[in-house]
Amino acid sequence: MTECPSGQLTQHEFKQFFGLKNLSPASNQYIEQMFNTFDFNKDGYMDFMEYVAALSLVLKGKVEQKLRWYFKLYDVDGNGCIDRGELLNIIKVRQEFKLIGPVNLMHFLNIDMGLKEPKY
Ligand SMILES: [Ca+2]
Ligand SMILES: [Ca+2]
Repeated sequence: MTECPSGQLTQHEFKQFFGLKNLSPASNQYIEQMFNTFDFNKDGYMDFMEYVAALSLVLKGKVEQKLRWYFKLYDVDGNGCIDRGELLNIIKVRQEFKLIGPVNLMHFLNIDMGLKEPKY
């Protein structure tokens, strides 16, 4: 892990990892929320085990586990409901990432959403 010699990723490094710069406030919040869902012990860092757990969820997780993760990601205020504002935010952010988002982030997000463009 040359990009992360300490073995722990901060939120800032997490954004760098995906090549994210100059994000709108909504996108910034979304990425922070994503980081928080992976920071399982809530110490403000994503350590190697958390990274492995995140990858394993994204790549090999069962549908139900992924849905739970997405719910946590989208329920920004953690009140157990995804309200209208949170939903609008998701749409806005996904549109923004579609336009300016780095390929690796889109890949990361789309892998488990099954949102790849259909091939005809
Ligand atoms: Ca952590
Ligand atoms: Ca909510």
